[in-house]
Amino acid sequence: MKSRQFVDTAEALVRGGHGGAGSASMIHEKFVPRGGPDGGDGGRGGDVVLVGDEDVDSLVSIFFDSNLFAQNGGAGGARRMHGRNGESLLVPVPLGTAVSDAETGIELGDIRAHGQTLVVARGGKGGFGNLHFASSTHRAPREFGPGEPGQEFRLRLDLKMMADAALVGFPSAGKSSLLRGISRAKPKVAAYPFTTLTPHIGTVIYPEKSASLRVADIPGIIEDAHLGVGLGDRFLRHIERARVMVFVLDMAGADARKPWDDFRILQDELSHRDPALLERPRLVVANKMDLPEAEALLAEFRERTHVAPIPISATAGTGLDALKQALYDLIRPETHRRRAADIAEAGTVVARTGGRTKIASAKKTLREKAKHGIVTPRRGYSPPKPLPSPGISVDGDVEQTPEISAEKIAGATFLKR
Ligand SMILES: Nc1nc2c(ncn2[C@@H]2O[C@H](COP(=O)(O)OP(=O)(O)OP(=O)(O)O)[C@@H](O)[C@H]2O)c(=O)[nH]1
Ligand SMILES: [Mg+2]
Repeated sequence: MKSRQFVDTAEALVRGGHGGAGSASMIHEKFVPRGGPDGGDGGRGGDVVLVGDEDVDSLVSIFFDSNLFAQNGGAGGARRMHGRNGESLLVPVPLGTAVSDAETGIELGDIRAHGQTLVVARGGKGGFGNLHFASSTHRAPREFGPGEPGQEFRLRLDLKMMADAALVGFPSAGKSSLLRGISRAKPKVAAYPFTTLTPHIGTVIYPEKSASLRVADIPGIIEDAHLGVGLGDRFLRHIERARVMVFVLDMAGADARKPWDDFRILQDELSHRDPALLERPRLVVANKMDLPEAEALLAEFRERTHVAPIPISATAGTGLDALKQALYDLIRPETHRRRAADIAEAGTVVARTGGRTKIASAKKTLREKAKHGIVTPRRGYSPPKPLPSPGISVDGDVEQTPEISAEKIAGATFLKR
């Protein structure tokens, strides 16, 4: 099932639409000898726009379809007809997607909030129709603008998982069993270490509150993971953005391990990654309480650490409601504050004026989501340079094109008789 695959980095070729060519049409009408130019301008090329979407879990769709091209602008036509503007391409990405230029590594922005948008490639301007090139001495211009190319470059997307909570624990502590117990995610569960090889996110639903939280199950951590032991600590980057750490301990003490040792080692490994991770709000969960050894070990754990874990059995389902409630109480107020702060930080919201948008590989609701407006990239963003403009294509031997203002064109005399 490809669609279920978790993909946390992807590269894509993005290209704004090419501006449409201007028209070189001449008026051909009965009783209008030497009618003069009437070629309209080409339409703008569409933009490529990333949109944060909380229903999207991974970059898998971009991984499999990595050419993100917006529509080209239409050519201008006779009778001053303006070319159709190209439709923008909206690309839904998961929250927590860091966007950069694949070649230079320059960061372009971060998608963090639902509905947040980031224009990654602008469409080119449409070319002028021959009407723009007319002057009193140059009445039958045949030149027209070809339209500018859209911006084009390789984009890199990195998903730093934006789960609300991350499950941190030794292999076989029961993290995946727990995620299965509280969400509809179905990570594999088995009695050998390192069953889970890639991160999974599950959505924990609170129907009575019409709310949900996202919980990440990452591969197990063991002592010296920061030195590359086991699967190493490369998955820890996925928890860097999780608001809450949930330590999952095997309270039955498999393999003669002691839960308080596990707890200490896990904290050491986190602090090797980033000491600030230990300052995050946390829950400690005592799993496998259905096994006979667990009670005594739990009592000793409390005594030694002065921490009172939430007792559960992931497989028997006991204690899961209390755990869900504790998670909710810890995260929910945080989440609201964070979303507001993210949106404020993400940039100035510029109202989108006109222009239809095309929904590609997205659900219809994205049209709604896109109404949140276009967020301009944050400061320091220097958009990749477009290809050098080919300039104005010249048909025959004509004078240099003067700069022409819109008013001047509108007042072009020979079209007004
Ligand atoms: N008795 C009992 N067994 C459990 C409980 N939770 C998990 N297990 C068992 O422990 C084993 C490991 O469970 P997983 O959920 O795969 O553990 P994990 O932490 O995801 O392990 P990794 O993916 O390898 O890091 C499986 O055989 C589970 O059936 C529990 O509450 N009670
Ligand atoms: Mg697992």
